[in-house]
Amino acid sequence: MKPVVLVTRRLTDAVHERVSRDYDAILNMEDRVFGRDELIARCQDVDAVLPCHSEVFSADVIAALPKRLKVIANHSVGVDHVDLKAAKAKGIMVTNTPDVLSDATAEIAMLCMLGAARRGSEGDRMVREGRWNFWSPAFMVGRQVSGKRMGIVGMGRVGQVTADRARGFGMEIHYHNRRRIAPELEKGAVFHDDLDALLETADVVSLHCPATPETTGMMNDAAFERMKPGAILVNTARGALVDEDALIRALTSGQLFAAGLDVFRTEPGGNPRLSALENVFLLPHIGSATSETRDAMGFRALDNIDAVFAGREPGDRVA
Ligand code: 8YV
Repeated sequence: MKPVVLVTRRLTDAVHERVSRDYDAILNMEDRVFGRDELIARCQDVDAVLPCHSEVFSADVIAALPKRLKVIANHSVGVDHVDLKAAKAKGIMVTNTPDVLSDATAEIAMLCMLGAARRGSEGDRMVREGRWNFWSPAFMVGRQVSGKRMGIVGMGRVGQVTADRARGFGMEIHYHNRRRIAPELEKGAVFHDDLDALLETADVVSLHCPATPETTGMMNDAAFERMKPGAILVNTARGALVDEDALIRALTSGQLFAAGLDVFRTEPGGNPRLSALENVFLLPHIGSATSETRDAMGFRALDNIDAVFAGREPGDRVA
């Protein structure tokens, strides 16, 4: 008898093929997120669950999971949707999918940076809506990022690849991280022990840290006041890192030139008050959304499940 694996969201054909070949797979082919009760109900007769960040495994959901469920093998690098302590206490393993989405997410960070700096959405809307009836050298003037300072908050895998891409624009890399990274990974980037020091020096601040109780709301009024006047904020990590009311204040006062955001406090949907501003470049949480990366994420989650049922330690265990 093959273990039963519940895949909560529609993944790629290649991932469906592999999970259906190797397991007794239950696939959700509707583009619908299971609510709390349905998630609990669907997990009752399964040995493993392969969810995305859209399924919330809070402590009460985990308490209601069956004894037979061995692993929550996430199709995401972020695991803030899972109460890791509760899972550990219940003896359920939790894994994620690091590395394989770093390139795709760094690409989106560059898109957000350039879209914000060069007024991408504003220009696109103007042309599409037939409002482009004027041109002058003073028209649609943005900020150049080439040669400026990139400030990376969270120098993990995605932060490091984003730094590499920014180096391609001749940007000088500064970063803040819980601890300094090895010199061969740092590649000359300037470490700031203190977040405020990074905020004061960077022309672009790009967020790449996980959402935790310590980082939630870290980009607040005080943080935006620290930033250089006319700086740019990029967020491809988690909406929870940013106090969106404070961001709106900084964008409307001119303290920030613009923001490029792929993630929001409320998802799906975003923040209508942010959407009403011109100086924002907005995307619907598509950092890892390339076919190559989606295949790789699904395979990586399945590698972790394979390890659990082969009695091995999964490579990407986080709890
Ligand atoms: C995904 C993400 O969009 O990996 C993460 O933490 O937020 C994204 O890559 C999502 O979780 C896909 O399942």
